[in-house]
Amino acid sequence: MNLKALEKTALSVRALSMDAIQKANSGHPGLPLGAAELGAVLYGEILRHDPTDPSWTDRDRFVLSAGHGSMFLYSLLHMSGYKISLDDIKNFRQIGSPCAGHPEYGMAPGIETTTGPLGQGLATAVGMAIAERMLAARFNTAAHKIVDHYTYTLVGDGCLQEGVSAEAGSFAGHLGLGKLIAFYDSNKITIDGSTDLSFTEDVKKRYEAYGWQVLAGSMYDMEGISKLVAQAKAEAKKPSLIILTSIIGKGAPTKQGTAGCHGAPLGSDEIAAARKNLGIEGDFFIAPEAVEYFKAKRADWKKERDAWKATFDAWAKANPEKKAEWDAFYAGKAAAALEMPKYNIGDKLATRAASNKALVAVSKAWPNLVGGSADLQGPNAVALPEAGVFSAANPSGRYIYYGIREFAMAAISNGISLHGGLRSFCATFLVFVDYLRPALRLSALMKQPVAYVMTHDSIYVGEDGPTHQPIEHLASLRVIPNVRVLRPGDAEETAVAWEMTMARKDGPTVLALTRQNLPVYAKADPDWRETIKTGAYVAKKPDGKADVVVLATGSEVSMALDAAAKAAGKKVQVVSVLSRELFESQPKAVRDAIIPAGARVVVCEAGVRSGWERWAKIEDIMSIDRFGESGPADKVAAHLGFTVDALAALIGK
Ligand SMILES: Cc1ncc(C[n+]2csc(CCOP(=O)(O)OP(=O)(O)O)c2C)c(N)n1
Ligand SMILES: [Mg+2]
Repeated sequence: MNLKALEKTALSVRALSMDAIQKANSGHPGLPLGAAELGAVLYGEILRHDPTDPSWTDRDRFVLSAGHGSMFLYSLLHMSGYKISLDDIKNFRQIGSPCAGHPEYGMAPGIETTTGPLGQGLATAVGMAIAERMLAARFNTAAHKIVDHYTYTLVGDGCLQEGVSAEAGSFAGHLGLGKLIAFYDSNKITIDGSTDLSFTEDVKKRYEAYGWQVLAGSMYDMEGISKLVAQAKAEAKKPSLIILTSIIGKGAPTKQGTAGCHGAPLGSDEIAAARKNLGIEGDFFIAPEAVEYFKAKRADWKKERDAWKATFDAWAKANPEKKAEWDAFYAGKAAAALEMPKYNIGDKLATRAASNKALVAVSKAWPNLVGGSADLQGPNAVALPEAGVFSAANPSGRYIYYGIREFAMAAISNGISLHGGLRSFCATFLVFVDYLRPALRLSALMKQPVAYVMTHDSIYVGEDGPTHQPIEHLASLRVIPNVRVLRPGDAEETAVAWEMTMARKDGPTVLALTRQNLPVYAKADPDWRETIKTGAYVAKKPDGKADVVVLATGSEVSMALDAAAKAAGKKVQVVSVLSRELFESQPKAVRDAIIPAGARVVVCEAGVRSGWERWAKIEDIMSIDRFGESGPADKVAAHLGFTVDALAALIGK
């Protein structure tokens, strides 16, 4: 280990971070200064990566869970040769700069993901480690190992205080993810001050109880860190947490060790004093020894990647079928023809049951689809009987028993998706989307095509009562940018909804599905399978020009069809709105073809009114703007005025 060069690398991380944050007049120097030595060994010694090919499939992954410390990443990525220029760093936190405040996925090469929202990075890293293990099991052969990398993450006090780290830590321990290595920047400082204010638990015991190997050392002993990582790698059956005792803002003469350097520029006086103490010469200083070191390193990295490529080519030659599957996995394409179930008009089944049939079909066409439910496999109807169960003993299984950990489940799904090669789905009751919402938001922000299978989608849940009856949830999901909510009205629409989910590449889809049975209905639009992809289509057309157009979603479509039949004297058109936001994004001509100008619009959805006002007058919206009731589903619906007769009366007004 070239300690001298690595020390100079750490020094340069400090210099670049102080200056970029000062120039931006915004940012968090505490972490990059406090953890600079870890950064130097990590990027200089430990990581198996190649900055000239950031998408090399078998690179090690590093997730900065404590995303506020972003200058840590940018300075190291710059020095190791990723395409982040010094000018980019000088533009830290400015609009359009790849060096965003909290590194968002897709903006800069070399960033696997980082989570500004504390704790999620750890869970996302768990997802990446799961993906590595799954792909290794699927593709490696006795002769060739083409998937064999580690997932590292850096977490802070904040990440470990957040509940999601408990869910994810517990699950990673259960699965025995031996190739997951987390570093804990244990500086005992958060924004409010000392962790003595609120965090005195024994983290070591906690993670040991989860089934992790827990090691400890100093942040400033680079050889020690390297040995600890070797120890972590030697433990193949447990994830490892390496607790590194550190000083926040190390190197800032008066501010180090205090909350004052967590999230504010150090100020020019402090920087001047730090430069003098540390031997930093000038602005945006990068030590020549560090530059030389990484220059030399590039050849080593290339050698490693070339060696991998040779193995990969030999593997591809020896295993053409596996190679074809690999290509499909990484191209995000189906590997076989999709054969969706067929239905007859009048068949009665819940859309969750139809979703299961579709999911099973999809999983055959897409052998890279993996996922599971948070302890609701049966109720969510997501069993994949032929896909096997993923576990420590069976890494090629595709169904994941997440346990009751919705938030980690969704963050892990992001990690699986971000890893590359796999598509992920997760499932729970729609009402519990609130338990995973922060990860869904990141799926949307990071443009990850995770499928969220959310069943029991309305008051028709019935007896479980208001705690289990979603009311505001559809509306609250539709308002998240880049989240696509699909609420199919029958089994046939559900199959198309799954096709749309798999076709989407740039963001998550939420499938809102019923618990209760619904009839498969005849559809007026002969091209409905295509039209529905615009978000809505005409399910029933009247003779002649429509007086009233009913917009309904999910279970309310069949209700609207029944009501239309009863609404005497009106020419009623019924529209199934599979996805309101998708429909709203269509050109006017497409919308007008479905909702003809001049017709009165009536809306029916078993959820809050919010958002439908743009389509109908308030008095023409049949919605539920209160919490539900505990009782049999049809009685609850009647109690809330949700009946075919009530809708027919509204249409007839
Ligand atoms: C979910 C979430 N809650 C709150 C914050 C705001 N926040 C950013 S950093 C931070 C303190 C983090 O402390 P620690 O992880 O110890 O980082 P350090 O101060 O040591 O760099 C907080 C509360 C956040 N980013 N995410
Ligand atoms: Mg801290």
